[in-house]
Amino acid sequence: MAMPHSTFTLPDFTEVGALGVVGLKRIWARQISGSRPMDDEAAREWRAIHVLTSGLQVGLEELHCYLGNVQPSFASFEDWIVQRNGGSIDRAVAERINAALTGRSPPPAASALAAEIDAMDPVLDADDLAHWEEHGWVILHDSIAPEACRATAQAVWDELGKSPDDPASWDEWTDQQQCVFIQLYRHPALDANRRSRRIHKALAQLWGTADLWVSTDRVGFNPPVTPCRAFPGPGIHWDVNLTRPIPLGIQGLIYLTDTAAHQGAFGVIPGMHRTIDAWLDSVPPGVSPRMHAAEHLTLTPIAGRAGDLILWHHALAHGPTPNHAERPRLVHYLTMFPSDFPWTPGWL
Ligand SMILES: O=C(O)CCC(=O)C(=O)O
Repeated sequence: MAMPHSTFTLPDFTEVGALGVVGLKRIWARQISGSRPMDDEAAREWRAIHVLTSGLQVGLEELHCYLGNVQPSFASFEDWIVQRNGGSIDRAVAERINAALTGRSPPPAASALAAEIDAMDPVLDADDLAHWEEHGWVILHDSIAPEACRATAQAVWDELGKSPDDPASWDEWTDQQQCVFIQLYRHPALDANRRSRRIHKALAQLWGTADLWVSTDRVGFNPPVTPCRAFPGPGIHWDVNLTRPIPLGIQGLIYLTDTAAHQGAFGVIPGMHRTIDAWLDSVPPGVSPRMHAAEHLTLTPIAGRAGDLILWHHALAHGPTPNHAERPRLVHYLTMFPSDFPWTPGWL
């Protein structure tokens, strides 16, 4: 149901549909109409998309694809969200979203969880925090249990229709694969990882608040490079606007199996969150910083064990690296953020 731009009035941010969730109709209308928000609206709507996809447990990418490809009515969009949640949305979820997006205090259940996380002993020690400050990334070991790693890895294999014991099956490219990213967002194993108290505590330590939203992110599959199977990419990149100053933002992934440095490990430019201003100044005039990085920077791969969560500051140039080992690398992308996370308009 495509909307002609000229005749389409955007609903107010507070207008709700059957789910009673603020912001959702506005976000739907924004995407369907293809209109661009003004800067003051853009920050609120960008934060709303993240809070909504977290609270309603739909992937950001799948939401964009669904709205772009299907152009549904708002009622159909809400139905789609409900179906992705097994037929119902908990009232408490809508209440938490509405409180966050209208600047009210979190409801009791969310406050109780934040208090529980606050009361936990730190999971990142002083050395971890110093490492984060200096290098812009840190590892949380045992972020999820070995059984959770196995269950999540199995979910990836099942989704792809490939087998860990059949390297020939790794060659077949499936519709769910976009570079190393696999379009699997909802699965009991992924949902369980998102409830990890250790992960929540680590992110609470870095953000300075336990009132956080967990991303509904996808999984990754990076198979060994062979003469008939190229590295799927992406290459070195940032997922953030490079307009300065770049505010705090945290990305993360969990290794689901032990991952050697040459096994397609996640790679970064260590410390770039501290040096990025000088580095941007060194980019020749008229040259895209992203292109310049691709030509001149080399990622340092980070090895890890199954269950390690790697968290990185989004000002670090990063990306997966080519897999020159025998086994694929499997990950679950996962992070958390406060509802008022800092954001800079534009895209450099
Ligand atoms: O899978 C990886 O190692 C890198 C992930 C990445 O580039 C991203 O999440 O933006």
